[in-house]
Amino acid sequence: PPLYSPPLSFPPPEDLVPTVTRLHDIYSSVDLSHQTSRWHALVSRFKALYDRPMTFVARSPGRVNLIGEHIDYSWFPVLPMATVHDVLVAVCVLPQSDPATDDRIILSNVSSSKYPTRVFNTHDFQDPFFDISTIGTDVDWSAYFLAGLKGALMFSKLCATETSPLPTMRILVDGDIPPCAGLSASSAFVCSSLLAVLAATTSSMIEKSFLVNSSVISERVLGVNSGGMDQAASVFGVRDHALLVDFRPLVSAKPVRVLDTVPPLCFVLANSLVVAANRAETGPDTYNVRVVEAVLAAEILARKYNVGRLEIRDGFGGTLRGFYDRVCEQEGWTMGDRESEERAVREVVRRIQETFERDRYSLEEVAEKLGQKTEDMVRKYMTRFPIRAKYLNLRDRSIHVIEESFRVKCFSSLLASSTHHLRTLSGSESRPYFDALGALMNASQASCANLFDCSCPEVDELTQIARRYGAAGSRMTGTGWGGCTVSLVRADKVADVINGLKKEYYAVRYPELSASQLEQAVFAIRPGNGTVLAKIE
Ligand code: NG1
Ligand code: MG
Repeated sequence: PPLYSPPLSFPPPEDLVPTVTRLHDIYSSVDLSHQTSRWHALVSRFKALYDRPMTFVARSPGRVNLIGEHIDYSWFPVLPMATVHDVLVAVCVLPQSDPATDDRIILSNVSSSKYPTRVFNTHDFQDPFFDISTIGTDVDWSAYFLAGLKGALMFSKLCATETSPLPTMRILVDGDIPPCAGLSASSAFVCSSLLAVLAATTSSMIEKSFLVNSSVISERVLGVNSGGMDQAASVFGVRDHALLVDFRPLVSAKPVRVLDTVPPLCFVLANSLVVAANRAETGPDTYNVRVVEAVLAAEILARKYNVGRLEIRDGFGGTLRGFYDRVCEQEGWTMGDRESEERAVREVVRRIQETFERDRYSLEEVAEKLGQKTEDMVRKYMTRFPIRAKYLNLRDRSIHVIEESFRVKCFSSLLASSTHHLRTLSGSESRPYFDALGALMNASQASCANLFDCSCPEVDELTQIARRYGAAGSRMTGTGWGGCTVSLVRADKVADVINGLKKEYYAVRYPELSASQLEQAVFAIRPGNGTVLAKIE
């Protein structure tokens, strides 16, 4: 029987993680020759390294978020797409009868100088709730694998799935997602590791939403109180489609086709090469502070407007989505059309402004609004993921979340309708669609920069250059404070935009980049397929 997480009943077959045998089923045809040689290299490296063939590969892609930034942990829908770039976890399981069986898991990486081999003993994982920090002294690249492994063991146990004990395994990892760029290499690695361990320990089919939910929770053991966008995009990815990912009532993704417009609608990615963690002004808890600001804003608003207790997200706190939905219920507003949504957004923003007159409150002031003692609030919301901030901005963060969620609705419905209409329109007639989509992306960027304060000068500059060279819209994607931008560009303008970015950003700030480094930093992307379990002959 398929694995399923408790609230789910029997899933239709298309909700299962697919098993594939042909590369064509994974990659868009444009990338097939590159991917074929990459897979061939992986197969022979594996054989050379371990003196035996790999038996399967768990494959998960990265993701680019088109719109809907920092709202997934408030449970609002987001619109990412999976990338063609991915993490491959190639595995050989040694049966108990094999003389080479030694109860070890050997984890190697194709980039072995950057990511050195680690060896674990399966006995270290007898308790599925093991503490990752006690397994290795250093937290290095293998922590993501361990997070996935822990998730697989933990959730199999919680869901009472029939699994065999962790076997002796030989593993070789090959990832081609640029790291630390906001493309979620981390989630791709956790998802593929989790899937690899499940595939090694159970013969059951694996449900996509089970993989998403367990990967989200697994990745949190690495210290980020994240939402579920990255894992959902990676697992649910569909070639040539963006994904409208929703988290309520269950995690789901509705594919929206993006590539059959005339002229085709393209996305250009540009990496600012600024790594958030390396910036002095953004500490390790910056992301977690935003999550706490969103939760506390929701709890305070719910209390002030008497909407009743909010549903708790993952044992943490209420969400702004919960508050928004309750207000609509209370007012008797039936939603679904643009006018009603717009009215609801305006009313909720008005209440936010009424509740939070200033952009900065001390912890004591926030606790008072919440009706709790400061130490109780700190214990409840700021210790599991420790927060150092002494002041919080509940007003601007929550206005961003509410307005951004409305932009996601507008963007996805425009995209869905434009892919029908644009095929019949001439190039110039399609312009308003591009402009409308672009304007939403630009508004998202402005809000990320001004209200959510998660952009940075380099990222702002990339978006300005892209627009100057013809992008209809441009914005940061991912956590921010560095990382990548994504720009919406008509196919006939892609070369202009890429050249403009090279000339005005990279040649000025990073003149030392080699040609191949430049190709890795700025390129056109297409949406790719999601997670698969591959057995390629
Ligand atoms: P990235 O950029 O992959 O770290 C993070 C969160 C997402 C989402 C975005 C902001 C993790 C694993 N992912 O993405 O859930 O909140 O920021 O929209 O922390
Ligand atoms: Mg990440």
